[in-house]
Amino acid sequence: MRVDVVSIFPEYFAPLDLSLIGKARAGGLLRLAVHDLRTWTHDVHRTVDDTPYGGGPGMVMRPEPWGEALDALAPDELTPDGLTLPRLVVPTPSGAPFTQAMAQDLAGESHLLFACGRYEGIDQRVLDHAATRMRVTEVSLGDYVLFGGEVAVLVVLEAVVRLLPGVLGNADSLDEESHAHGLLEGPVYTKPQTWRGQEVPEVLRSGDHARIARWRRDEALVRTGNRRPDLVAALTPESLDRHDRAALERVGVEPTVSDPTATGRD
Ligand code: JD8
Repeated sequence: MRVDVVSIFPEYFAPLDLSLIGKARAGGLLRLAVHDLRTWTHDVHRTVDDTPYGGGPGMVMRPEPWGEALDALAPDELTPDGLTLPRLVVPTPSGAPFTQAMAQDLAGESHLLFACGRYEGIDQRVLDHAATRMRVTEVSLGDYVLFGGEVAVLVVLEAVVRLLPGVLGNADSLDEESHAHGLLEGPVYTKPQTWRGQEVPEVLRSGDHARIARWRRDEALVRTGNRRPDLVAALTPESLDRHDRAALERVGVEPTVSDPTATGRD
């Protein structure tokens, strides 16, 4: 996968040299380049912002540097069919909520171009113009306000790159993890067996893999029922067997009733 990031704070992305993303880059699984937006300014002050039309607080990012940056990083002549023009990803508080499903969707792209806004945001014409020649995805991390898009890009990149083939040691763990199957993770334990008077649950030391799997699913269901009933409501009835429903009833969460004729997990 090729990834380009444009920001007025390129140093924000130094962490992308570290850990598994650093290894993915070294291993050629990921071609990532970070660009300073000021590269595409031409005045002595390298100006990237100006006052908002219509008045109001703060400043807005000028369209010209962004236009030139996107022209350079997503040139039409890249492919006449425009097919492999990058997918432009723009973090914004008004974007679509970022989810594991969106991460899986973005991980299927061959080229992602991230535009990091600052100040009050980027002049809207930049995105409207980009949408005339490439796919544009506006994404939000959540309902709270950040200074800019940089940390959102770090989050999205980590969620996407770890889904790329070859990045995670054992890709199977991807299927088992939370949000991959709509449930939160249950509790995890490691040695010592006893710590500050607390025992690791006996079932996990039993070697009985069926019992362990059942216990782990029950713990995931109970935790999800307690902390994220919205996720339980989103589960398809067919994905729950009678043991699952029993676990949810234990925490007073009524899973959406299954249609009795449906062949569930039972
Ligand atoms: C991009 C500029 C700051 C936002 C005036 C504060 C994402 N979940 C999220 N919260 N905030 C952002 C985000 C904030 C940004 C930019 C993303 C570019 N700002 C602006 C509007 C109000 N300032 C985000 N993803």
